[in-house]
Amino acid sequence: MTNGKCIAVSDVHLGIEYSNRSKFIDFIDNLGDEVDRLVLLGDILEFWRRDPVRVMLENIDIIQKLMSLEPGINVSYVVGNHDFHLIRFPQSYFGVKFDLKRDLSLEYGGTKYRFIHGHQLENKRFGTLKTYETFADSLCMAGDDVGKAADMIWEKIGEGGRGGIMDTIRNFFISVFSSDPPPKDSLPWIRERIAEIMLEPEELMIKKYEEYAFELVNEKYNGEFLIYGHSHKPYVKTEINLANTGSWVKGSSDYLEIDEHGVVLKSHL
Ligand SMILES: [Mn+2]
Repeated sequence: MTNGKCIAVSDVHLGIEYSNRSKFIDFIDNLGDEVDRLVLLGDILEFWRRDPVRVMLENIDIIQKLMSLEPGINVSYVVGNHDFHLIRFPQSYFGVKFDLKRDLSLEYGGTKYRFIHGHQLENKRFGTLKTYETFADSLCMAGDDVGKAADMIWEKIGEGGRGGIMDTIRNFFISVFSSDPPPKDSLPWIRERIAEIMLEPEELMIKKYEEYAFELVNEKYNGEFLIYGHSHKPYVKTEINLANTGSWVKGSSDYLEIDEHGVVLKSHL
């Protein structure tokens, strides 16, 4: 049983220009005295379209702020698909400090809360979670030269360049989506899949995520309240034990407050 107030936040995507960076700094600086736990619910840092080291260096001020919250505020970092690479460094200073996890369980007011980033809900589209995570990890390492757009990844693969990471990405699509296509014929098809995975989730997909989340809550996490992010669409539905943390991109500044009374959706003004 945990007392106090927990804040859960996800999808800040620090490292891309439409991240609401300065507001997030203000938010961290003003968490308030009642807060004793902060759950960073994935995609806090953006490694898919950027070089991870550069992103870390550019955001070192925020990382230091987050690190200095302890011991007053307990900080957990649940990795998302865009910062999945962090899970590889549990023994690093960063890893030890933030207690890196794939999921987290906490109890408030007799309710068990399960925290996942939410890319796990992609399973039904992208094969097994393990395959998806291998792919996410590869994209995290694709670096700045891959750039911002799916088209640039596509160009790299289309060139037939035998770069290790590009081969991994190409093999990922081939292994997940088809049995054994001739490489030449499969290229346009791979291009479509890349575009699909790099895009922001659409309205239709967001509904699907919610349906999958509902299934998770009734199967794997039976009896628990599931909190996830990933779709950038915040909500709280207490009646079905689901809530989404929203995002901090394109003008949003969403977060969830969890305590013994339940879950409340808020925006940082
Ligand atoms: Mn995500």
